Parts: sequence; structure tokens; C-alpha cells
Amino acid sequence: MGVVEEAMTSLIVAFHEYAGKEGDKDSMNKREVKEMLTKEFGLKLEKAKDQTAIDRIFKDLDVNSDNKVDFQEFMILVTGLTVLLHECQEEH
Ligand SMILES: [Ca+2]
Repeated sequence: MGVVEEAMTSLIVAFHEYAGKEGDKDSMNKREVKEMLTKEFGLKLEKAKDQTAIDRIFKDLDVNSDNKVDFQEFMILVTGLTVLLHECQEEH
């Protein structure tokens, strides 16, 4: 398997790890998104104002407004962050 294909597989596995916790196994609810942000990006999201931030992030991620984040919507986040990461690394 090539490196890119390996990375793609990892993303699919990671998505299902969070999406499969509760409810619909093919999408993430707000709690699952919160857990994903906490564990994957080391964010501390315990305060009351953090809930407002999560609400906003979730709304942004949920492009089709069905109150869940599916794999396609998750990938928009991953793509955006990966491009950002790449730019940061190029500056250094
Ligand atoms: Ca959605």
C-alpha cells in the first residue's frame, strides 16, 4: 500500500472510531465531534464557553444541516487543516 492510500485508510478508520460510539454509526453527533476534537487535536473543551465554540464548529462542519457530521463533512475539515498544516511547515 502506498503512503497516501495508507493515510486515507487511517482517516476512514479514525472517522468510524468516533462516529461509531453512539447513534448513527456513519456520522458523528455533537458529542462525538467534541471527543474527536479533544483527542485528535489535544483541545481542552470543558468550560461553558467551549460549548459555544463546539456548537459553532459543529454548525460549520454540518454543511447540509442534518445535525450530524458525515464522512464527507469530516473530510472537509481534514482537508482544510492539512492545507493549513502544510503552509505552516513551509514557513519553517
Ligand atoms: Ca451533515
